[in-house]
Amino acid sequence: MINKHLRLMKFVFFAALCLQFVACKNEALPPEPIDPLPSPQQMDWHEMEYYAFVHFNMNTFTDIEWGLGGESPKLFNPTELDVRQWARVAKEAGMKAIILTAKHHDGFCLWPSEFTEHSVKNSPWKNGEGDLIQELADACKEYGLKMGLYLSPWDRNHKDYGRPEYITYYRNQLKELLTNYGDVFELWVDGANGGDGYYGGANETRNVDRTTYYDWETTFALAREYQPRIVAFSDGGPEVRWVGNENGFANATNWAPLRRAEFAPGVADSKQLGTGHEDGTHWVPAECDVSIRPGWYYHKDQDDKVKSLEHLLDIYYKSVGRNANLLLNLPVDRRGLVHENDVKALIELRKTLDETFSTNLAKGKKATSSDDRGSKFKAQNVLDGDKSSYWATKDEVIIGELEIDFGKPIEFNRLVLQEYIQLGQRIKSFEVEALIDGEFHTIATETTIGYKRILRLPDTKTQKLRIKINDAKASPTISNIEVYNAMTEPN
Ligand code: FUL
Repeated sequence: MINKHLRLMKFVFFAALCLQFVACKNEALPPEPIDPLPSPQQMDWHEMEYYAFVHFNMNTFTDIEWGLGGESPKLFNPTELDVRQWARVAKEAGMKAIILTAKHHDGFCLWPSEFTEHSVKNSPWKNGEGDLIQELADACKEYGLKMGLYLSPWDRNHKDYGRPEYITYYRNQLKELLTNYGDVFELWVDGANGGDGYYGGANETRNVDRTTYYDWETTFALAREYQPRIVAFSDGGPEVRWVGNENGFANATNWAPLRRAEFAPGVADSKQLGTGHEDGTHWVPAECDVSIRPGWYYHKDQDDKVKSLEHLLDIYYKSVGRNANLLLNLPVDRRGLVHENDVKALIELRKTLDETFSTNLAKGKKATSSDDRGSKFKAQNVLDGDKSSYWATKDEVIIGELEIDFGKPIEFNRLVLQEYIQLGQRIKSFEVEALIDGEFHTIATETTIGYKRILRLPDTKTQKLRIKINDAKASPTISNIEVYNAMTEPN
């Protein structure tokens, strides 16, 4: 009898152990990833958020936006060129990199390329001994910034543009840029290509088939061979896509996934690029390129047309705040410096953003949820400041609710939300509710989140906030929530 009892006890004990083991195992399992997913390079790119574009080249000296290609290299003559000043300004502005127009459509090269005479080597700048890409690489290194390069596919100077020989020339230049100057984080390929030009003196119109002429697949593969960590930007990627406008705005609904095969550099339905595709096949997040002035290049008569703080803030919230990166262009002037007015605007923007985002009111507060998939995936993870931890619901739970209790009423007007995108972008629609006079009221109804979403909300006093996920492609995952009160932003 005693033996029987013992055996039963042993069995119960063993069964309990097994159950616990299964439970622990289940608890430890993260949700299945939902394709497409970001690559490690793209994850690094997302975290950069805000960086500088610099348009500085032949056009700076001819006062136009698109040079024809027949300009004399002698015209390129900055008097006080100081790339370290650009880097210092970018750093002070809180930017993470500088992307420079190594070659624009007129074909003039800012480095002494061995494949053309149309470059700094035939200019008066440093008696033809200068190399602007080397100076940028050095300055970026000194200031802890990354470097990106713009290499225009359209070359209105080159005699072979439109013929197969030009593609070899383009790839030779790409190799020079990506193998001689250290790390390059982004290759920037614009969409303008084909039309009239100088073309080695032919002065004619040359159109190309944008989908076949360049054989981009091979060129991008070469870029990755030279720089394994690089991401390439063009209208439709492959790694980073254009946002479809030059105002600096992404759409409020913004998917990183894109049906990439439908696009090529210069072949794009710009409306779709602002939103991406919920059913996108590849991870191709949007980058918002916009100039701090009306032109991409410096024009003296635009010195008083630098965008206002209000305008720049709007751009910030509609790019970084809408799951996109912000590439803000600085038209470096004829001296070779970022103009004082632009510096002032950049610093003002930085100061204001720092003030707004200095005190996270949700830090150290309590978060609870309607559901989670175990202790590793608790709601509290969204407030722990650790981007590798996240809240996740059980697989079958797509509608979830997360509540933050501030312990006492607080005043706020900005909400930052981040999905754990390493498992794919999932959330399709959500609402924000605040406890006001004892009842929860909806203060925002929104769609996507992605890497980062920042909501500008009306001034709200509340002790509790609720984030309701109303629809998602699969069980939602949120890695971070921050709450702020902007007090110095202009209305
Ligand atoms: C466009 C170019 O045509 C503009 O000149 C500018 O460089 C802009 C950023 O990209 O495709």
